[in-house]
Amino acid sequence: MIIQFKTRLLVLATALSCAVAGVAAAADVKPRLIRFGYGLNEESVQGRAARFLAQELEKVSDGKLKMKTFGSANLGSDEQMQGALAGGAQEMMVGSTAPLAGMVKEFGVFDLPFLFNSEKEADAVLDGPLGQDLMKKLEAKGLVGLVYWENGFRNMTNSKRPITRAEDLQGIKLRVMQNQIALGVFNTLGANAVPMPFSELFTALETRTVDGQENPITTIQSSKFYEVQPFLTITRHVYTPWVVLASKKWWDTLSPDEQKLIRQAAAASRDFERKDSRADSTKAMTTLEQAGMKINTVTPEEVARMRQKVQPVVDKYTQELGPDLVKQLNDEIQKARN
Ligand code: TF8
Repeated sequence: MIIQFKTRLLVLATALSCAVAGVAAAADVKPRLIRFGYGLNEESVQGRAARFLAQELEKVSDGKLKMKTFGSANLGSDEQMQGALAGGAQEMMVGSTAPLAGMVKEFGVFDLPFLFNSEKEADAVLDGPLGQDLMKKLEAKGLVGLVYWENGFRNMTNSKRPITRAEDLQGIKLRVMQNQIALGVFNTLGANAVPMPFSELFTALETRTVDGQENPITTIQSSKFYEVQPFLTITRHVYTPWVVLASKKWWDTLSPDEQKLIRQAAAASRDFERKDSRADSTKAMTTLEQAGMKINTVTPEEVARMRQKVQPVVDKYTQELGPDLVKQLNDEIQKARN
């Protein structure tokens, strides 16, 4: 009697633990190797989140979906990787949305300056209807958008002088991302904007091919720009996201179960990355101060002047991107703000 009862309990317990062990065992999941490329180094926010994603994916798939991560643009610049994914030569990547605007112009909305006031507003728009609709547009170009990670609010560094007014940018050769709006914005502010892949940036700064660049604090720290850029100016002029992408050619060969596990791991990586990025930003600022960077913050009055200066660029691209889309964007920001 007792033995029978124990056996039944055991059977029940085994059944339960199988269910908990995850869908992977029962589901249609084959052993696969996924190459995941990114542009920053392994010590960056991007590097940590890539490792998290790889671990998470192994966990949820019971070790079947293995991800190999390649940092420091070892698989190519953001633009090159986008092409490799579209062609089916690489499975996954994370990169900025800015160079994606060359494929799906609507991604340019995130390059419009001085839009978001806080990370919370950015999260709401990216995870809301607008951000999700934009990702769907990628499919026609051979890409599948999974989640947005935080790159963050961008600030300027340079080797010439502190930027206290737009006029201080006169004559500064400033590297920008490969994106029309970024180019327009910085030329209008008075700089000589030079589009260039991130992978070439450190050397360009070191050899003074360019005088400055703009990126979030976390990147200025992890990429060690403080070694070659004495001046940091806090402008928070634009919030740019990163997007985790898959090759559609490859994605379509996966089973629905495999796709579900990848989406699940990607969602977990988004939550991890955003938290990590926000914590790291504060720490990175201290590191930059200790490294001896001369740091200034532009006044709210000067931000208002800069905003006014670039308004023609915003107007021009509002027409090009679609006034309805830009209105939807502003409406979603307002909603998040209230
Ligand atoms: C840039 C971006 C970079 C990313 C990264 C290389 O300045 O801010 O963070 O695109 O993937 O190019």
